[in-house]
Amino acid sequence: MATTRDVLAMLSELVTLTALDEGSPQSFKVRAYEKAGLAIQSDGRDVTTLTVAELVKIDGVGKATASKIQEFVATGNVEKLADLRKRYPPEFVELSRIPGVGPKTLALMRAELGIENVEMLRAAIDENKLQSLPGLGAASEAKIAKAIERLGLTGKDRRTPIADALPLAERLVDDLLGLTEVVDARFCGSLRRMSETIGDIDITVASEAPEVVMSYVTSHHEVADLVVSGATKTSFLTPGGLQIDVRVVAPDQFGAATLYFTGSKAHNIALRQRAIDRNMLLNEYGLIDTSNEALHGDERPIIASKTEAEIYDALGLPYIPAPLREATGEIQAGNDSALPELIERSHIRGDLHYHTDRSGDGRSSVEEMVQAAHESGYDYLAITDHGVDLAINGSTAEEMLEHRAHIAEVAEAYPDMTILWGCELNIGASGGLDYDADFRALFDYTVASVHSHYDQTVVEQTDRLLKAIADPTVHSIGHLTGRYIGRRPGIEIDYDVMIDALVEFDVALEVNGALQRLDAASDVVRKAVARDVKLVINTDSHHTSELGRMDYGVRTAQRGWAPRDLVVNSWDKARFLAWARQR
Ligand code: DGT
Ligand code: CA
Ligand code: CA
Ligand code: ZN
Repeated sequence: MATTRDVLAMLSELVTLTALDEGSPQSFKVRAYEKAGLAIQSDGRDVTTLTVAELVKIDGVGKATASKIQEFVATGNVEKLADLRKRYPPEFVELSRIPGVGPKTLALMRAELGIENVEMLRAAIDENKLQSLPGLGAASEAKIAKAIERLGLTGKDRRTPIADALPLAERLVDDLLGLTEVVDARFCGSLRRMSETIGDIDITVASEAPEVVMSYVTSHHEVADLVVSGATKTSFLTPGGLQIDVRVVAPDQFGAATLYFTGSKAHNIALRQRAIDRNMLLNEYGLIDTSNEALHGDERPIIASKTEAEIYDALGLPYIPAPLREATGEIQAGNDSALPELIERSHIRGDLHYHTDRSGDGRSSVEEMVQAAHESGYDYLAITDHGVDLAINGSTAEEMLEHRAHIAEVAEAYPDMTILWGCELNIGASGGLDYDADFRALFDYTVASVHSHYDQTVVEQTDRLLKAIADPTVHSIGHLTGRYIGRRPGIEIDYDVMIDALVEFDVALEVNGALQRLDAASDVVRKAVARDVKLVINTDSHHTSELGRMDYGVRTAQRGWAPRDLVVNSWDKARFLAWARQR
């Protein structure tokens, strides 16, 4: 029952583990798996139905990879991968997330110092043992120590970045929905609320046949270790060491269960108190009428349990979307009919941070990217390939002008969609931008972003941004801090000062939907919303497979309480173009 997405996940795990095994992310085998993954994404077909002969016909898929895919589809496992997993357990693989610790260094630390996990690495650093290894010194030892702290890799509160958890949860939920015995399934918990890091994944399944669901889950290929194996609950660890709790409930209790397991805990407590105040009892099975004290237990009538909306309604509240459920005013606002008209995916009319293979890191052509945008139903689009200052990935002024002509040619086939010739400008160390101001002014639309110099002071970083915001050729600020969640902290900014500037110069703040980024973060979005800063939600796609990020961007914006009307790419074409042109 493996899907193409499962195959892609399998290949990506092979990439990680083979890089460790070969001591290099550039080895021939690693590149082969990587290339195969990209090729399968581009191909777009369901690869689980293809034979080895058909698989190798896909440009980029070699014989060895094809037979591994076939083995995976036929048996649910790959022997080579199982072997790698044994030799590189999750706690060891986790070490490769530390910036400055490449596969070679890891192999050395393991061979010379017997380091198998973060705790052992910490201990080695405490005894200054790391600096004795060839190629490492006191400075790199200190840098690694700092990175471990920053990533929160130690202790019980170890958390998984959303980018590692959400695609996995989506695959599992899809697999479960594929079972005929499953009426409904959804992931809940912090993941559904769009937290940036996740403690564990909570999946709730509606079914009358829990035994079928549980036996399916316990034999799923993502299971590395069973933690709990009960009649209606299974908890397991994935090969990456992430815990997944799957619970089965009766279909008519699905709403009460998803409400409970979505949390947050503080939101649940506030709802339960609201129920008590109204002579009701709220638990994971339903909202129960307790007004008749003569009735006990099961005799008491159930008011609502099937859907979350019915439960909120019975509590005198509008439906509260999951990203808002953090007990930060949403219940009071709901009670007062003061919740904003939140931005939704269906409101989005265009994508305004969008790359093609004109960028060194872009992987689909202008033709492919434009067609994908058109298939998404967009009314407008800004193609924003990198400006010249971004080494390797950027384009010269001449190349950009040719690109404009090319885009105009492609645009002829899409008369119902307005395609803007844009640019992702690079914000330099002290706020400088690409090209000269006259050339920059030619672009129909720009997004300016930080791609380097992450270590300056708050004052320097804020000044740098202010300079970009004040530039009359800048429409929006992209991926504000440049962070990679759980991997690289972003730049530190004085948000109040930055927000003042966004207001003054009427520049939009991007919510970047790439799961590694989700930048600006939801708490910054909420600050910006309080000042009516314009927002723009983008995918920053570099390939046609990445357009789905829009949904993640929207949910992050919702978590920041973003109202529809502040999001410029929810506006109709005329209104959006009027704003873009007036700058
Ligand atoms: P995480 O996993 O640490 O990222 O955060 P959550 O929010 O997913 O927390 P988790 O997995 O411990 O529990 C899932 C949900 O179950 C939580 O959001 C609310 C609900 N829940 C868990 N324990 C309690 C509790 O003691 N009281 C209440 N009211 N709800 C709870
Ligand atoms: Ca959880
Ligand atoms: Ca849990
Ligand atoms: Zn960028």
